[in-house]
Amino acid sequence: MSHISTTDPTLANLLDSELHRQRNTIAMIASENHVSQAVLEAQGSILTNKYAEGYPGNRYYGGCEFVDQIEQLAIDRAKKIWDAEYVNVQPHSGTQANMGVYLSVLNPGDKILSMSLTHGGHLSHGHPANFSGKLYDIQHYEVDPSTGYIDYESMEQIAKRFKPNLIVSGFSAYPRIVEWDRFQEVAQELGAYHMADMAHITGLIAGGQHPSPIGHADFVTGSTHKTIRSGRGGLILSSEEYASKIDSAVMPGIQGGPLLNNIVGKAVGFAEALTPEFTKYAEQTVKNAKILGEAIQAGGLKLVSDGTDTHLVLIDLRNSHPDSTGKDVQTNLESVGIVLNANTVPGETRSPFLTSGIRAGTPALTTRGFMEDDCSLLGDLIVQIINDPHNSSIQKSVSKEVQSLCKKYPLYS
Ligand code: DSN
Repeated sequence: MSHISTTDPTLANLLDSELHRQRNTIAMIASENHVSQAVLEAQGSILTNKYAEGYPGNRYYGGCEFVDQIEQLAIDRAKKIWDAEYVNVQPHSGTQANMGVYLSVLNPGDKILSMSLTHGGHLSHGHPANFSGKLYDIQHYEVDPSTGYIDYESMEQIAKRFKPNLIVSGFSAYPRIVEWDRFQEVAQELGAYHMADMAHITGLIAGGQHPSPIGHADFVTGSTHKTIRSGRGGLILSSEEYASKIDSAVMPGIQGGPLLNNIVGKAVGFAEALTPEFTKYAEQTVKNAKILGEAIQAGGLKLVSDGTDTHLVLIDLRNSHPDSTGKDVQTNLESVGIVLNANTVPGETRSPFLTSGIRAGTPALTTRGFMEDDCSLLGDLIVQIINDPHNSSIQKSVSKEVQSLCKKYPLYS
């Protein structure tokens, strides 16, 4: 940071403060992680200077001999991780990846069937405020309110009535294993495309902790900064059959120059994901989430679907704390150093800003080294704050425990 300190002390101070915040709080936002120093170096590298519209070996600019090799390495590593025939590493984010797939095989006005946002879907799966909801005709399937699991029968019935051109599986806030084959069977019967959005679980699939959608979906999209720890970005995987359609949908369809500094970050993170240590990390992430969920349930709180198979738990406050909003709980937990987010729950009646739920994830804290005992303690600390949010002696003791966990597992030391 020596250069930025000299040229722009204001920004240097803000970056220092953010580093201090990350070191001294516990990141439990299910979509966040802490990348390695190597990925940080890659993302902050000289590749931010380079234009390279096009694809390796076929660019619209000169001077691409090294970035061609870098992008090809990112592609080859991704192919190996997820066992895919074709990979595009250029989407700037998971949403851009979804947009690329839609543009490659759909026309405006075509029909998409996807999971509703309040039941765990994502904005880019057809929310009316998102491009996807504005350009396409959308219907949603939901989870069964009595179990919290995707209601596959109802999804099938809606699909048969609606006759979508494309079915989206995958989620942003769903704690259970997705049965990709159930979606594929319905898509195949109706002659629809199937896109699996694995954004949250890219790393869990890479580490063998969640079944892979490859082989069950025509297209698989994801982001690269959540459970896979490769820095911010997106990617698309499919069979060779769709390669040229997707390539042109991404560039020139929705993007110009690729963010090569992000692509080299992906290449570095993907190499890390190919190590045995990463498999252990993915396994520990899921173990930690299970233990965290059990501790929260032991404190009398309800989890959507009564548990988790993944890296996240979704707390439903409606029965135990009907007067608390997710936003209140988020604020109270942040004041003691536990950072997570308010989240809608199935059947939500509050606004997405207030919500009746809390989403908590273990990817980032597992990167720091947290184990089952730490997550059990953390679950108990969360319950203490939710149950008695304005008790200053509880706030003090929880803050102290949080600080000692942060010291036990230092970040970027
Ligand atoms: N916004 C991300 C999340 O938090 O789940 C998804 O893109």
